[in-house]
Amino acid sequence: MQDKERGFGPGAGKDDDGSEDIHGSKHVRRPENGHSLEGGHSPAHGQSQEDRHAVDDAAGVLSGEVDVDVARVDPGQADVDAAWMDRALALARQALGQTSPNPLVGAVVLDETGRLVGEGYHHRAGEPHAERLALAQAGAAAQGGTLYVTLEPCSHYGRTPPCVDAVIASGVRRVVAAMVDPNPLVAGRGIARLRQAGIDVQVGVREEQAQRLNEPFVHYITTGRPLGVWKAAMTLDGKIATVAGESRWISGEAARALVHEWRQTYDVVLVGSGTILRDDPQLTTRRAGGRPGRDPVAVVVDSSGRVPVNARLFTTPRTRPPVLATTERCPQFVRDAWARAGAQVWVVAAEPATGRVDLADLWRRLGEAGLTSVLIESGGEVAYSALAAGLVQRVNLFIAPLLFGGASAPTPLGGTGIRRLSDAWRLTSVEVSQIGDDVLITGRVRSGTGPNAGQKGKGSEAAGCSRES
Ligand code: AOF
Ligand code: ZN
Repeated sequence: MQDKERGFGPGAGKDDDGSEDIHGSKHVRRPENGHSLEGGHSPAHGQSQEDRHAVDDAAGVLSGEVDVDVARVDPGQADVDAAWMDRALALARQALGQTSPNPLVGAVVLDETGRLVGEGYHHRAGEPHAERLALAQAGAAAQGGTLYVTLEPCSHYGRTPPCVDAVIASGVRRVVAAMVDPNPLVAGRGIARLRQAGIDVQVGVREEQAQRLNEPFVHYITTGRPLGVWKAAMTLDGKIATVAGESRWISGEAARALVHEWRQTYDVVLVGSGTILRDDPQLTTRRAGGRPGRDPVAVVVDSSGRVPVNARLFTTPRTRPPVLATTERCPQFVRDAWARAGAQVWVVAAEPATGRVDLADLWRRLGEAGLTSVLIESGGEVAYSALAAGLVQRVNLFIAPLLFGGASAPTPLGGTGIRRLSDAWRLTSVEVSQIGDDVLITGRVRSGTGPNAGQKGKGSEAAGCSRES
């Protein structure tokens, strides 16, 4: 296990505060106010150093890579709780893109004096939950202590037994959870069980951050459908290509690198056949360094079978086969050729009005396959259909400092568009940031907005517009 001394604030690497953990790395700095929060594991609770290493390895604790500067918090329990929850959230993030369809979860255990004695995070579906790993690392030191966990401990038998049993058995006095588990199998039952056992339970510390971290999981586990995130890049004057069709590149290098990072965290990247024919994208993650890339599943919507088997979609090595989502209209010989080229061919419902792939039906299939998030990188027709079908929950739009002009130059969203301003989709929780020279605007699509707001649950019927597939 490697320890990098980085990211612990201005005092990182100095030995004036913070004790060393068993790997010799600086862990958490002692608050200036002298509060009892101490950094560093205490190896002295009945385990040999080798045992501790074994548990650490099992937990995969990347101690030196987690950034939390406890020294900066103000006195008071709320701030102390927030700082430890930040650490648990940072642990959870270590597995970004790896846990689907399960959530990202991190956990920290303090002993009764407030010393850090265990930490862990969920690595991937089917493997132990975060709180179990943290409690295993803490061992007997958890007695009378506190468990911080970014998601309510589970109360159900899934791939693993209920964590609440392990929490109760550990003897912790207090549990602080960032949010209630939206999984209908849990949904507050974990908290109730802990309270019944006499444990002091507090919920909602750093809730916003925890909800955001698990945005795909929350949507998927409550709807059975993947979260839809529409991403586009346009010029300052709202174009995605010149009048002659040139579009490479509109956004800058930094923005494109960020999109490659995103692809590692989404389960699916979706385009239409038009994008394949026009740009021949590889749709893989090509991120230099860092974690070994896990490609999203590339899903191409092609109702009639236009995508050729020599497209880079098929010829680029990828960790998971692409999916061609088509309709009965697609000739059998094309489906066979796609399958021979290594694709999964899904015949989904067609929209009655247009014969195009019914995206609502595709989303249902994706959900059934345990895919929790879709990054929509398509052209404007598929994007509009997805929005119109109510399948887009977040918009990520890059604006590049370029001007193209040209009345016929394409814009990010096609489709029929709306007539009345009151029918507009509106974003909420909007955030603006600068990525290189580009501006990134992200926000949630506010429910109850858009032209089909009054027809919730009617699927994509109102999406009857031409699309590029
Ligand atoms: C996780 N990791 O750290 C926590 C989870 O299929 P299972 O048994 O792994 O259970 C998955 C459910 O457990 C998940 O949907 C969530 O409700 C709950 N908590 N899951 O994968 C964890 N704490
Ligand atoms: Zn659990």
